[in-house]
Amino acid sequence: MNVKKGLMMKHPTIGAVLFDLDGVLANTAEYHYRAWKRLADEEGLRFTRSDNERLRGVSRRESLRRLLSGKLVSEAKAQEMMDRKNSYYREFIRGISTDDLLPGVQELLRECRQQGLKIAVVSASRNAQEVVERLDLMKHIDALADGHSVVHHKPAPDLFLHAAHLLNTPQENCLVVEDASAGIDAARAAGAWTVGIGPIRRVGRADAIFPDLSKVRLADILNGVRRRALWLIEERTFESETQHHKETIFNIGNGYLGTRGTFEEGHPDQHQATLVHGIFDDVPLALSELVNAPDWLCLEVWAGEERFAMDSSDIREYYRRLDLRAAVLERRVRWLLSSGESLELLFERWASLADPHQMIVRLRIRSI
Ligand code: B16
Ligand code: MG
Repeated sequence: MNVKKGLMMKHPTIGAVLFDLDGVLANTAEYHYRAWKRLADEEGLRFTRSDNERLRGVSRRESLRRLLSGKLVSEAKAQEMMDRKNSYYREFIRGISTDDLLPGVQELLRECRQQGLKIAVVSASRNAQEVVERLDLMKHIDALADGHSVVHHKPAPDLFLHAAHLLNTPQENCLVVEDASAGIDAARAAGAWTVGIGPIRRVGRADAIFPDLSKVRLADILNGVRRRALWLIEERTFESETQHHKETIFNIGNGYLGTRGTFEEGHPDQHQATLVHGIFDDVPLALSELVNAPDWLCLEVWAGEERFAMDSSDIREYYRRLDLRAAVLERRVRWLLSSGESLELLFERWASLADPHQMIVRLRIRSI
C-alpha cells in the first residue's frame, strides 16, 4: 500500500531464499564448537558452550579473537591456532553425508523449488563448498557464497549482497534464513528479510523466528515475514521536498517525550521539535501549544574536511524505516567521499520506555 509517494508499508515479494549453512542446513555448528573446544582445552583457555554462542556465524579469525578474549598472541601463533582448529573441524566434516542435513531442510528446499524461488547457500565458512558437496546440496541450489567470496564478513552485509547479485535478485526481495546473531545483523544491513532459527536471545532481531526447521513449511515463513511487514514504514529514496511531511510520520516518542523525524545532522528548512508532554507555551492572544524543548539531536559528522549533509554530500544509497513494533527509527546512508572512499552511516533512534526521560541516538560508521 502506498501511503505517500516514496513511502511504503511493505508487502514483501520474495524471489530468493538465502540459507546460512552451519546451524541452519546442517548441524556443523556443533563441529565448529567441538573443534574450538579442543583447541581451547589444549591451550588452557576457558571456553564453554555459552561462550561459543558469540562465535556463531563469524569468520575463523574473528572467532579466534573472541576465543582469546583479550589474550595477545603473535600472528604466527594465531595462524597456527586457526590451522589447528580447522584441521580438527575438517576431521569432523570428512564423515558427513545427507544424513547430517537438519530435520525439515530437504522438504523446505523442495518447496522453495516448487514455488519457483531461487536458492543460495551463504556461509562465512571457507569449508562451505566441501560441506555442501558432501551434503549433496549442489543440485538444489543456484549459487554458493562462502568465506572466500568477500573481504568483510558477517555482521557486514557483503556476503548477502554478493549472493543477491549472483542470483540476480534485488536484496529487498531476498529472504535470509540464519542461526547467528551476526548473520541476522548482516542480512538486515543488506536490506533483506530475515528468518531467525534458534532462541530469541540469539536471533530476536529477525523478522520471523522459529526454534528449528523441523516442522516449518515455506508458507509459515512467508506468513511470518508478511505479518512483520505490517509493522514497518519505509522510505527507499530521498526526496528533499517531502521531508517536512515525513518528519511527522517518522516521529518517535514514549508518551512523555516525542521528537519529529528530522535528521541528526540538520537539513535546510527542517522543523526540529522535541515536545514534552504537559509543558505548554501559553502565549496571550495565541494558541497554547506544547513548548519546543532544546534540540538534543544535533550531531555533526565529519570525514576529514568534509561534513555529512543529505543535501550537499554525495549520497549513493539511502534507506529509512520506522519499525513500529520495536519503536526504532533507522536510517542507513552510503556516503561517497571526494577521495573515492565510501562510508556507511547507520543511525538508530528510539525513546526509552524504561526511563521516559531518555531518548537515544546511536550512530555506527563503517568504511565500505
Ligand atoms: P571456517 P555459517 C560459519 O558458518 C560458522 O558459523 C562459524 O562458526 C565459523 O567460524 C565460520 O563459518 C567460518 O568457518 O573456519 O570453516 O572458514 O554459519 O556462516 O555457515
Ligand atoms: Mg550459521
